[in-house]
Amino acid sequence: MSRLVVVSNRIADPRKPAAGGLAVALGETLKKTGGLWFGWSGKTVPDGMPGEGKLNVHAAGAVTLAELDLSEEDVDAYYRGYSNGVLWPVFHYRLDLAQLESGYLSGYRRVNRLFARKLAPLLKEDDLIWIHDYHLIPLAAELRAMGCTNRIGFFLHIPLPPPQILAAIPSHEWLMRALFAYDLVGFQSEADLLNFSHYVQAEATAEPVGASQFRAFNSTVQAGAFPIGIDVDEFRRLGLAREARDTFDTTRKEYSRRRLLIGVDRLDYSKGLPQRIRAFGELLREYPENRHSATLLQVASPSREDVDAYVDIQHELESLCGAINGNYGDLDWMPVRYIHRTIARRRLPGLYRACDVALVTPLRDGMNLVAKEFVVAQDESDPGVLVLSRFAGAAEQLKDALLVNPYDIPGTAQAIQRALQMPLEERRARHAALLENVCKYDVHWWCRQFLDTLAGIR
Ligand code: ADQ
Repeated sequence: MSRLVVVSNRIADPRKPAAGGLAVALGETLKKTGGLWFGWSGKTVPDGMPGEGKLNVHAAGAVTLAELDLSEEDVDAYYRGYSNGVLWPVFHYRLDLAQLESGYLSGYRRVNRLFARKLAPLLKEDDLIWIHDYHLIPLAAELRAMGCTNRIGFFLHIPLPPPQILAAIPSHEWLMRALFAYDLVGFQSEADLLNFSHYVQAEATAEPVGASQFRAFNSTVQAGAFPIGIDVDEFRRLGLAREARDTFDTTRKEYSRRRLLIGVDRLDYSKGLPQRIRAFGELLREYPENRHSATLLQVASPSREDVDAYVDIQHELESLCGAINGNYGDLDWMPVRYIHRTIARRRLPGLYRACDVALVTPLRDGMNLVAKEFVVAQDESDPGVLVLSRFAGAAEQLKDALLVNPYDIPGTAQAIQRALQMPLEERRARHAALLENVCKYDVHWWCRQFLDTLAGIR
């Protein structure tokens, strides 16, 4: 069995409980092969200081972690700039927020080259290399330029937009050409895969070879949809532990006279939070029987707070929640509880289980794991209802959720009303179908599926 080498922008110690499903799944696979996980340490050293580009290699059980420090200038251009100021908005269909004239590209290329230079000496001949996400698209091309002939796979955690949107990035040809340095490119959904296929055929005159391969630039790349899942067993175990049960009990007790709706997100403009709050307001306006009853708990964890677009959305949310609470709230009832914080992962299953409805309504999302976590956390005999955006990758799999168009505020309010009114029998049937899907396509399935496909490529 080849050793697995995972490369991602940030790495996590897979032994730590806070690591989360992806880190646990990758950690398990890495452990089996005595693998290596390479990424940015998250540390920034002042420009020109000694230590810039320093690599810290250390063991975490059977896994080796290799963490690279970056200079402030590099973090500015590669991480804040090109990755989060250009690729993140464009790939989420938000050309209006993209800093396309920024000149960050050279920093992005420089850091990808630095990653390749630091990683190459650690590689063995038959290592299987798995590179993750938009921060590192050109990494395989940089490794190839240094003579690396290993099998290399890439997985994009965020959506891939249609060609007409991608083509707005000034260096889109270069970026997409870089994908042809991989042996396998994985996307979250069939829709993303189709966008890739359209792009390479239209812009790179790539020819499809067989069902899932494309040939262009003298290379052949295999592409596929590999929808990511959650670690169902780990999440169930968390749900049975004391902290989750305590959270369930206290939430239920505190809201015993209310119908509870929940939203859990990173505070990001892709998550559709203002539209969701407006839809909740519309629910209270259009269906007054929910007043003094329906209560929305919106937990939004702080994220990328040094970027203007994120500060704007935070202000917008605070004002929307304030307006609804002012208009509809009463001495004994606050319609929206907005919590700008990260909730301890151990408490999440209890919180999800205590709620009647989950609102997972991103304007665009690669997958969205909150939808899957909510399904697993439910009591099968009396489950809550998932209201899910049709624009989340998860919608391709979770067809038994109530699918909504998050831009359609009255339509979303209507779906929320339907969720709140749904008879037990229908809730059970929908939940059983959702649970079956989430369990079958869990994170271990995803890992195996991707790595078996990569290893099987000639
Ligand atoms: P994210 O955009 O971070 O991930 P998501 O898939 O929803 O989105 O994962 C978020 C994780 O963080 C979940 O496990 C959730 O429980 C947790 N989380 C979010 N907000 C939290 C809060 N306030 N408190 C505590 N925990 C919180 C990117 C892509 C997604 C894709 C994943 C995985 O944008 O589309 O599904 O990667 O590929």
